[in-house]
Amino acid sequence: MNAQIDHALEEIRRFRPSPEFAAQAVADEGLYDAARADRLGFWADQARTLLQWEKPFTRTLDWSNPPFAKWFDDGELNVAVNCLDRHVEAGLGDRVALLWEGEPGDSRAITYAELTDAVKRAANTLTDLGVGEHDRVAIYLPMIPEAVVAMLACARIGAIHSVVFGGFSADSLASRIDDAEASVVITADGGYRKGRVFPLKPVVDEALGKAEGGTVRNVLVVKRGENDVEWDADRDLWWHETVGTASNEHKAKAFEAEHPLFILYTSGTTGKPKGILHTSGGYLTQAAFTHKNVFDLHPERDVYWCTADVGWITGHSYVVYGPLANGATQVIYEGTPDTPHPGRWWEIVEKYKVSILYTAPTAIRSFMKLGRQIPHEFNLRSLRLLGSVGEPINPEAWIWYRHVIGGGSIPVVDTWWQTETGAIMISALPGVTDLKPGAAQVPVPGVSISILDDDGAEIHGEGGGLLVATEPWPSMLRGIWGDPERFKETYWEKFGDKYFAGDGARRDEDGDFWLLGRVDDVMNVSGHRLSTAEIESSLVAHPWTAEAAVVGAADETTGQAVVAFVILKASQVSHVTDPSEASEELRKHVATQIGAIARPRQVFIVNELPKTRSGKIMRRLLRDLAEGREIGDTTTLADTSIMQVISAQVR
Ligand code: 6R9
Repeated sequence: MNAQIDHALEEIRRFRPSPEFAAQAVADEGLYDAARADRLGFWADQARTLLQWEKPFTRTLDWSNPPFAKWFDDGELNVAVNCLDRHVEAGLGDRVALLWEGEPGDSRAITYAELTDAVKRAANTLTDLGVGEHDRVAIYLPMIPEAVVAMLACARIGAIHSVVFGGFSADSLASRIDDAEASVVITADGGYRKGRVFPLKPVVDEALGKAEGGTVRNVLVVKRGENDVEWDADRDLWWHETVGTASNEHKAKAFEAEHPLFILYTSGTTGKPKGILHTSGGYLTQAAFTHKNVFDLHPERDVYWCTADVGWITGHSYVVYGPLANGATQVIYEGTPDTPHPGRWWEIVEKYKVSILYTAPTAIRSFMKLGRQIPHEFNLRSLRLLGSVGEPINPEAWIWYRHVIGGGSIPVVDTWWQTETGAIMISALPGVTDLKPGAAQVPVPGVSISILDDDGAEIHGEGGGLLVATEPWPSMLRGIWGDPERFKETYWEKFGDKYFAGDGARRDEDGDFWLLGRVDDVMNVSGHRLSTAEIESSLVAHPWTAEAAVVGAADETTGQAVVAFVILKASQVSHVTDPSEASEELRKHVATQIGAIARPRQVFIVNELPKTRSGKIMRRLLRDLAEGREIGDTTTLADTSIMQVISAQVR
């Protein structure tokens, strides 16, 4: 019986590439053959053809000291030159690099020549501010062109950027500034979101009040929101008065391939975010290779749009580095999808004739909820390829995306990867792979993925287990900033020299990979990683809280949602008369401490938490409760009646 149901639920739809698409496709079967025949030779070829090296490399991979990999390490290049100057030198200076759309409807088109000019000015300004090679620069900006300029200016002078998502709180910003010991922060007065200006500079001021390191010498402020800001004349500088007047002459130096490029913080299983470190040559090679082949990029005619914010890895690899290395023309949008009307994204696709769209399942599901009449009001016929990233895309959302947005016949690629992997690892290649809704499908050429059981034995054929990269890859993380031990423990200790991704997966009878979600205490809310431990510590930091447990509960729109169970301190219970008031206060508290994306959907005030005899909270049971399921096996609880008490309190 069960087997029958399983079979009925199994996704059996398959979509062959259309002959017209296949005929013009960038990728072909030969990529797989080449990578299979000589994996390292394949990556060396990609690095040589996709990038410009000031000093050619002779060594492809040094894996003599795992897990510390070195790729192309005797070669030298400048990442910003690869993204800018070389296109201008090739006569493409007039090609539009950025088609920027502000939320209020203002817009700017910036050519490669103009972007190069802006980056040179910003590089000179940073140098004037004393920023040198290896120095860290925190970037806390809205989705405006200056965010791209700031990142590339750091890359150009060999400084390391740490972009902090503009939705993060002062506390989160302060801890990231401290951890990276940033000497400069680049921000804006404010940016537009949901029809209003949200302040950024005031958050930076607050963060710098909290940051303990005192490492920040200067704050460079872009004028965008025109909101009033306080000014520290010894520390703060306007972007337009510095970058705007700086020289546009700047000779870029070549750096070693392993020169650090950026740090990006991501949630782990413990409370403290990890500063994932990426370097230059290998990262740019795989970002460019995947961007070109997975998105079938024809830079001379495509208009590409990745909706991610630069505060996330997708914004690093597929808004900044991949597309610009490939000389693409791309749309950048500042605001929210529903401002000032729910068709805003589709209006942008129509306005700029977007041909490649890369977004997240959570966005697709929220559009599904609104109905097809909204996208149908716009001309979306320019679209010829759709991409998805951030979490598993359920087959129904895949089909809706292909039909309602894509008109029914264009490829949809589901791309699996992580902040740590730097670039796409598993995806169909459009024009080559038969597409299967719901599956991420196959490792990209040159990437080796396996599924292992808990003991490290490979699971052959069908069956679920843990997703592992069995060979180093060019864009792999090179470490966790300042914490080599944590780097080894988190990713490499479980399976020897194989990379443990933290995701569960299974393979079907065709060998296609299906991602099953995180196997650790990391939640995925709207494609953003949040750690249960981090939200729990934030809740416990509130004076009312005695104990807290957080789970990720299935949510129709956001994939998972944060649900918290909190025990109030006995000393507080008498003051807090209304539990809903306490919940609201705690929800707000988390949003202020971490950022709005971490705000729990629900906070339940309870008297007890389910614990094992050794005192471990059994989150699995709380998840059952949060998802409205029957409570699972409670036999390992210290007190087996506790779940009844908690259920009664929650309902
Ligand atoms: C790029 C990005 C990484 C985690 C990853 C996994 C989930 C991302 C996915 C996916 C299923 C996909 N994830 N893409 N799960 N199918 N196509 O999202 O990086 O923010 O570091 O998140 O997201 O669980 O481990 P990051």
